[in-house]
Amino acid sequence: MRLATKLSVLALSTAGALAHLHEQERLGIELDELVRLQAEGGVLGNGVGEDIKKPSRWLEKYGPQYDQPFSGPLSFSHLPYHTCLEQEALDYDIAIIGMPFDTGVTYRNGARFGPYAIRSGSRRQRASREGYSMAWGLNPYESGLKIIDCGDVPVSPFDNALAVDQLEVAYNTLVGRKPTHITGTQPLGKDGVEHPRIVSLGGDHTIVLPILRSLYKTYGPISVIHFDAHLDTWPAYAGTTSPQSRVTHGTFFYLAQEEGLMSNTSIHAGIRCKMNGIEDLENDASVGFKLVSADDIDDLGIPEVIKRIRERVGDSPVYLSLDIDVIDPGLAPATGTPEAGGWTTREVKRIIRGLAGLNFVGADVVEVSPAYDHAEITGIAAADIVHDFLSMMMAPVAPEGGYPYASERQITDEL
Ligand SMILES: [Mn+2]
Repeated sequence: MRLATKLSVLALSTAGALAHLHEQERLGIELDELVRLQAEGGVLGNGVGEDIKKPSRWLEKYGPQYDQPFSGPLSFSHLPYHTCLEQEALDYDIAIIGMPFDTGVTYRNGARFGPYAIRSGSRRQRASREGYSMAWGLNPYESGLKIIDCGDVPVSPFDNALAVDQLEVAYNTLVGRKPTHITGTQPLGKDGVEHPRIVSLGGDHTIVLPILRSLYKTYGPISVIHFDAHLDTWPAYAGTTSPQSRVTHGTFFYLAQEEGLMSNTSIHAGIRCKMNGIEDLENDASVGFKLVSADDIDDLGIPEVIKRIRERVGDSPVYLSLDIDVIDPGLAPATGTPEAGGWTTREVKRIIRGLAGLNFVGADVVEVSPAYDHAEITGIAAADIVHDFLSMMMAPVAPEGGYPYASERQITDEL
């Protein structure tokens, strides 16, 4: 055996080299012989000893076939994947559902691949490992609520009216199930019972209209916290020629207000789009929104932004909708209508953290359109925000000061 090969075997890692020495000593053989035997059938590991020439079995030698961050079938954070819409006996506390609808956009389409991109961006989160967040001081996957990935709603890519109805029926189906545990929604619902909460992966922003229609049936009118570069409260676009063509990713809140689905206590965060004029803001107020602009974060600071959002929605049932274009396109380029000058991912995450303890009945991330992405940065950002949503739904109050235990760590260091 050539020396270089021997050295490369020993250099695999410190642990590997120690394992070699241990095995060599235990078996009383020279290194060359050890390497040869290893090549023939595996002599390292949990003491195969006299069985070294027999085929070894994975389970007895290495244990379960676990998924690594880069392996396994694609579900959000490697969570159990179920076709929930058809499995009527299935229960959960939080369901993650993909809504691959993107035929309501005004500019770039492609958000039908958003659920795929967000799941792909979530692969380094796992329920049992890499789920704990220092910022939240908890692991949402191990906090006592059952979270599953419910797959995607089969939506028509040919008929928007049909697709919007499919999305509403899917949401009714998921939110109508009895949750596995207590979710805290009982006082909020019209029927006085607990409901699971749904985290939707868009899809373009139009999906929020069928979601609000469904939530209205369960909770009555609700407040919306809307992270977005755009208002999405426009009555219609020029050239509209049919009732259906009013249903778009920029008009759905106007329609929701027409239908009485929202209370008059909603708020935008991160607004910076170009408008037709001041009349757009007057219309926006009539739809029931106040707003925090993109620039407000510099002038007010994050704590004041959080305070304004919390005060606006109060104790009402709240739905959180986050258009990924609220983040600057430099940090999240893969979206349908990018706007320069947005918030950073870190700023958005910190604001979300400040919203824990509100009466959330559901949330979404929309407008991720991965054909415009680079190195998956938008999908990774969206997946990280979903992790924050899960923590936000579980934490009873917003964590103080950003990092729980940070002061204790400092004291330990000084000792
Ligand atoms: Mn939007």
